[in-house]
Amino acid sequence: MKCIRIGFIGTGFQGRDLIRRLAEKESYVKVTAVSDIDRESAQETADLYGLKVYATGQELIASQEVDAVAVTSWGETHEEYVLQAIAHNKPVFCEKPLATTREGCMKIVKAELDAGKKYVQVGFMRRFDRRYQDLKKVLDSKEAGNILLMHCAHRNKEVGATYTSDMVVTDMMVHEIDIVRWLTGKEIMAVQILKPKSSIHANQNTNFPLYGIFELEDGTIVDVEANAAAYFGYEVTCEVVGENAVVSLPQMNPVTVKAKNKKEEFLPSLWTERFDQAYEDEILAWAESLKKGKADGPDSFDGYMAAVCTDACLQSLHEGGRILTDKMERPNLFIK
Ligand code: NAD
Ligand code: ISE
Repeated sequence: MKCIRIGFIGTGFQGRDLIRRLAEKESYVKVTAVSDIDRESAQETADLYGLKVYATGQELIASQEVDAVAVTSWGETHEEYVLQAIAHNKPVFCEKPLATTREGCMKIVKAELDAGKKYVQVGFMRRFDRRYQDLKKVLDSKEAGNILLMHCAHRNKEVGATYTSDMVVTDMMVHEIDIVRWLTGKEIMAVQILKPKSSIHANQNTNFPLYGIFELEDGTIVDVEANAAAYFGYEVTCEVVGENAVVSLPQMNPVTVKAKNKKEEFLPSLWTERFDQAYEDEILAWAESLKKGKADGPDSFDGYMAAVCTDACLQSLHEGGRILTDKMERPNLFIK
């Protein structure tokens, strides 16, 4: 089988991590090209893995030596690159967000509808986390009965000085939005964001944590604590209250140390430790989909719905109150 050649646009933290994961696997797919507006970063990555550097993302996408594209640059740049990859009939992995506006996401959905084909896998990697998959299996088995409530927490140890309250929604809560939709198979009909008093660890003029309340179409209520400055470490929790049982997302099994009348558990500092296996399975699943010639996993409609919900959350954050999300029916192309 002819090797599938992948070009990465964006060689920062996430791009390099995914390139490494693909490079470590002997496989029918091979990363062969990179591009970054930071030429030095692209060159450093290229030197590590023997890749060709393209001056621009546009040139990389258009190149006849690139069969598939991964977009791991800053969020605002995703829309243009994804649309261009579709126009060149090339499959594309796009880190979240698919686009920074719902209109941008809709353009991508429409481009796929016009082509009559799915091209895009969006980087909602939690769906590949085995603990979330185990949780979903239990929920799907109906052992817990109908789901009534879900309690979620998403805690980052710390963030950079430029991190804003809006980013708590678009960078953090967006993962809960996607995973709740995936776990339940239900759309989010209304959201409300509350601002508890801010932590001493919060950045200036920000509200860390935020508290979100999501209403699903079947009446399930979900609450989400999203804290960008939890201080103690990185943690993601999810407790699902069903009619017959309470089901919880398993945690990592940290090393415990018993010493001098105390017991200590070591928690992850970053999402990369907690979701290490999920990133691996996510990118290998994309590689597998390239082999099959059929896009799979979180799709551009999921990216669109995430943007609809984050927009509603931002409106609630800034204007207050409960905001309806005006959900759209999933087009046939996106029914699995
Ligand atoms: P980063 O700043 O480390 O890297 C981004 C890179 O993109 C930089 O090297 C920058 O120079 C480059 N870039 C910016 N604009 C560009 C353009 N127009 N063309 C080409 N390159 C460009 O950021 P990161 O942490 O790697 O995040 C990248 C993306 O990955 C973001 O969308 C972020 O939300 C996402 N992300 C997802 C997860 C996850 O858990 N799914 C985790 C971290 C980051
Ligand atoms: C980061 O950007 C991610 O996407 C991680 O998955 C998330 O857990 C973290 O909170 C974000 O900052």
